[in-house]
Amino acid sequence: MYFPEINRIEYEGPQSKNPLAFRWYNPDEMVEGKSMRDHMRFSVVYWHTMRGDGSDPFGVGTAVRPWEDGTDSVDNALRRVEVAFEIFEKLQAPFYAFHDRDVAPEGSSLAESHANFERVAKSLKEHQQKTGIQLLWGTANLFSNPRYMHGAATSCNVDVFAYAAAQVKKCLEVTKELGGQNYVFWGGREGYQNLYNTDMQRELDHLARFFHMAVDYAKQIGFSGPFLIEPKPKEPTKHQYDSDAAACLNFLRAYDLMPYFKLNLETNHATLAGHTMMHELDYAGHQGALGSIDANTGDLLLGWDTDQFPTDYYLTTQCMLAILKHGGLGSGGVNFDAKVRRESFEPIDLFHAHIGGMDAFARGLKIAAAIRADGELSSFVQQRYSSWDGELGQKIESGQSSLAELEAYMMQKGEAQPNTSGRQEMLENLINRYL
Ligand code: XLS
Ligand code: NI
Ligand code: NI
Repeated sequence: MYFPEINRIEYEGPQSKNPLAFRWYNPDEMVEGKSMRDHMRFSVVYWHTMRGDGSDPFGVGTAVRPWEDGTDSVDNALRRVEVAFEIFEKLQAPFYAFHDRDVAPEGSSLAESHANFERVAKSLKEHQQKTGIQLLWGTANLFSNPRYMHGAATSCNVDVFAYAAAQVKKCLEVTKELGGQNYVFWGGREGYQNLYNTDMQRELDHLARFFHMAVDYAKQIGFSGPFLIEPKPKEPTKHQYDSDAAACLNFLRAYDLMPYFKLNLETNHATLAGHTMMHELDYAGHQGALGSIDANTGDLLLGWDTDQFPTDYYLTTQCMLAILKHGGLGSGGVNFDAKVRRESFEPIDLFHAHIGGMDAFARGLKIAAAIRADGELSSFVQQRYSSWDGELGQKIESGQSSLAELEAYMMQKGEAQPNTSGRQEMLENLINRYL
């Protein structure tokens, strides 16, 4: 036991002042006919929670992690697995997610890296079996090693493409072996810094080839979970090809990848793209491409991916409104791609951070469900578009009308009269009633 002083975090209700208890997340509580546990499918990320050390571009790590021995050895990695599962269990998080290189050290050759990964995966599997905790998704880190400086699948160097392919092949095998429910691609360096040196068309064609190879291999080994692309517009590149939900879906359609892919949407990435998270969720949702979410938040005063834990009820309410509207997360989950601040250097801060995020989402779920149960918001929206429900609207929507017919119609009618106010302020007040 690495945290003898911390018991399993339990639901104590909104009145509790215990900082190590849930005030809203009550796993067995039913909301819209489903338990909170099944709605949220909370997941802890290995990279921030187990590997984050609090370093930033201006200073080294600050985090105190007594279980770390300061080496990048397999032994240290195996000890970390023990710690990780104790954290997941005590948080009552049913899922976790990783990059290959978070869980096991990269070796001095591809073969050694594969072997390290397999050794640690064996221990991960044992811990999963012992605790019932499951892998939400795996992904290959195709951005940290210097070989990926020009990108991985979009590199100008064919050998780098091949190396990335080898890494994804192994990571798919391990994800399958561990029962991973999805497989994620976040293209951190799949983009460009400058167009003078870039053949964009060739790079995009290569990226699509890469994804098709992954789809083919998944079929071959019987991995059936969806692939997820995680959009982000920039950082570390100036432009990332998977810049937002719309760009990803356009790419997937253009290259015949729609049947195999959905999206993993992240709040901070949405804001970097100039969108709200609700926008991204709704955009993906209405196209049947809402796969999973990386739950975090940015700081609107800072223009980068600060990956903070989400605590804002407006944000979580908006997320849950969109998620419920589109029928839930399916095989995805609410994955905390978030890290404690550099100043929050003690291990216990990892607990406070996740408790806050889980409670904020649980509260958002309850608020969203209450808004939906009352139905005022949805009936307003329905009413707002009701002119389309008449004969003319139906004709247009079903493709039975033409410019000529509409011209004749307006010639006779004269003017399009305003029919309804947007009532934004009233609706903002309505939402506040539920908070
Ligand atoms: C980085 C991304 C990354 C992905 C997984 O900004 O959010 O952490 O979630 O590669
Ligand atoms: Ni992410
Ligand atoms: Ni991110």
